[in-house]
Amino acid sequence: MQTAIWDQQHECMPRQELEQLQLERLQATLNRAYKNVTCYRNKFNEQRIVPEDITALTDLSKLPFTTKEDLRINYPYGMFAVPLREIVRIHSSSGTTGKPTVVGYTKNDLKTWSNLVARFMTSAGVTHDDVVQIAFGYGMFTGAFGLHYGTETIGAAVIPMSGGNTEKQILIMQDYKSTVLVCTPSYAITIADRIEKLGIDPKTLSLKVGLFGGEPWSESMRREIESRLMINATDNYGLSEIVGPGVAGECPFKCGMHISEDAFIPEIIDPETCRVLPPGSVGELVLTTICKEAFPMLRYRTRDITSLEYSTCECGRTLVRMKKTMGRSDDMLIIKGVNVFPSQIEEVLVAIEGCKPHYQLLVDRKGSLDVLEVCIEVTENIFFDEMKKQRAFLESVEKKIDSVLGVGVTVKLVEPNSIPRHDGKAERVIDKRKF
Ligand code: DLL
Repeated sequence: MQTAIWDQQHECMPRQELEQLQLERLQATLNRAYKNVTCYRNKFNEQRIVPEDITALTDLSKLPFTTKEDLRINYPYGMFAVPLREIVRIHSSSGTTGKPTVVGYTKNDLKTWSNLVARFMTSAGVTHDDVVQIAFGYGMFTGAFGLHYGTETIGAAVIPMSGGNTEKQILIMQDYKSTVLVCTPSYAITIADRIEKLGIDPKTLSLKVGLFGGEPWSESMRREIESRLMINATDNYGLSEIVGPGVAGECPFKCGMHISEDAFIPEIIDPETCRVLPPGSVGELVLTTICKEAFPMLRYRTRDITSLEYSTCECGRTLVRMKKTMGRSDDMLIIKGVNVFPSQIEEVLVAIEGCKPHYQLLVDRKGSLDVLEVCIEVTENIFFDEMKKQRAFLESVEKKIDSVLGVGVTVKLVEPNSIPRHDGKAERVIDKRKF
């Protein structure tokens, strides 16, 4: 399989050279963060360490973690390592509770970011000949602007459609002959539903590639999107605190997302003990930025659960691959003592005809017992079906979920599009036990 590479030098660097580069960049980042960010200086001082103590990559584990809470405490600009006059862009995270976290970029940061996005777009098969329709919401969310600048860096044409307005998206797709679709995977399903409802044959569209990210999605959801939109659906990962999209993306071999290790150092930790786990272990991803000027993040706890694969990839890139995330360490539900990841439920739903992969898990406590209710968006046919048929359908779904999770659940069928989305991302879990 031929695969184009955007930045051969950094994406295919021999590991020893890469590690040397990482160490140099890490040391420079630590010096700057220590000097310019009070939060980091205080944390280092508390642990009686100075940047000079970090002389090897293995010393990284001596450094304190940074959490979303640190960013909230230092809202809005307290974590910036440069004066505000050097900032040329501000974004914030899509948090739906508490204060958002604010992130800033210098001119150089924007250049670095655009190149990182161009990398994963190229590895997904996008070239300067493409017409890229961006269906992420333009605004504080990093998704749209990240992909927008990446597209321009490659030299492809951007259609800055923004999110929502699904019929217009489809019309533009038809008229402007978009070849690449950029959105969340759940919005890709919404688009596929509408295309079907409008009686449009996906073969008549020019779409080739989908660049999907911003939320977890399963392999079965990928298969569904690929067959319904007749495209190559690819995954890319990122978070606003680290840079936005552009942290990692898939190559044509789709065996994990290559993390741009020349810009970010990944670690996997046990979310309970916070110990660094050996290569291959499943745990929480922790990222340290080593190229960012405005907003360096040291050992940022992403809360995303995944594992890292260091074996060589056939595409020629030497960069480590992260597996599809299995959920978040703070999303992992413990129901009656059983660990439940939303992705497990999604796998079941996608395989059932009439269910959409749009669902929400409501967890509550009745007396001392945990109860889990799964709200599922279903097709209109099923939603308006006669009671008896609906009841039978509901029971069969409950049974299937029970058998996979090993815990009893109650299923509620809800109308299409009734589950709230934020920045196009479906809100998967509401845990009332916390409140
Ligand atoms: O979602 C950045 C982004 C935009 C990435 C567009 C890719 C495409 P936040 O809003 O800060 O930033 O949310 C970050 O979303 O910690 C993950 O839990 C989740 N996430 C992002 N991409 C993926 C993915 C953007 N491909 C949070 N698979 C992260 C699974 C993802 N989860």
